[in-house]
Amino acid sequence: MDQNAPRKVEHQQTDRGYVPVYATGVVEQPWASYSRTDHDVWNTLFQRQRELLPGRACKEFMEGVERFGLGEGGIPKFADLNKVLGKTTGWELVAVEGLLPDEVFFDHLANRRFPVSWWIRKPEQLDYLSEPDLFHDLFGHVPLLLNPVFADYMQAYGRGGMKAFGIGPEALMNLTRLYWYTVEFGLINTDEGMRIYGAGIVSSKGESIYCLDAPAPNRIGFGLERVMNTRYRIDTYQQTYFVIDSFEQLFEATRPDFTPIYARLKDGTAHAAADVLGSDRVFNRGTREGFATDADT
Ligand code: HBI
Ligand code: FE
Repeated sequence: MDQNAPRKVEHQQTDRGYVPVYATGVVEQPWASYSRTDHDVWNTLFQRQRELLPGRACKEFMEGVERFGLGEGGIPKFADLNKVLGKTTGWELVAVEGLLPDEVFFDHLANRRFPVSWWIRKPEQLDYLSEPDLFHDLFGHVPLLLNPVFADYMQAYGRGGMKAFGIGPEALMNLTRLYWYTVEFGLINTDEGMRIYGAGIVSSKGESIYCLDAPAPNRIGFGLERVMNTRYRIDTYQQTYFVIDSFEQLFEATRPDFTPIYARLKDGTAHAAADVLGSDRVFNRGTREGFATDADT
């Protein structure tokens, strides 16, 4: 870790109880140590998405970007964003080193804390990087946390994750698929047409175009079990996008106890990412042009 490595802070007594630092991987955002290049990377990525997303991203996302005052003034300070976030939906950004163990990640969400990587990608990684960086986490995920219904969904998801973690790896897999096909790569029907809300899409120039315009992928109506039982790919654009009708629909989907669903799915085989089922509400049956043919994860 370079000499600018963020200091680890002891997250002792917080307003949500004792949170030992080893369990959270939470650090201070080393804002003063960001280089000119780091700020330029943020500005380049932001400017590209600001030009591309109007008419593509849902209005709730665009409103969130506006309300946070995100712009081309370089990497924002988490403390500034937390002032807006805290008084709106009670969420808090916490700076982390990167991907966290599932149960640590779920615990943050269950307590209305969203983990954001403190580092940003290098200029040569503008269009692809292997794990979520600051731009993906902050620009992709955070604006929608100002939407009360979506904010409640994210906390309900975290609580569900804590339960799934206790049940076992299959349950966790089902839940990870739910996150993948909604929070990361979800689409939503609106009066103006189909729009993006998934963080993995809005933070990606290529996929922001592909997910709505390309004939190749399927676009299918969201169903909780359908999504939990569908494999996904991490190495290409999605082969199927699931479409919700509202954030309320998403939140309602998390109301039931998932245990019987996990039990039903446990012994079956999951659908492939590209599958279209007879029971699906199909908005677009993809041409599969350019699809990878090896197995999905
Ligand atoms: N950790 N920091 C971080 N950010 C994530 O988005 C994240 C994670 N750990 C696990 C994880 N996501 C996925 O497994 C979710 O599906 C739970
Ligand atoms: Fe993400």
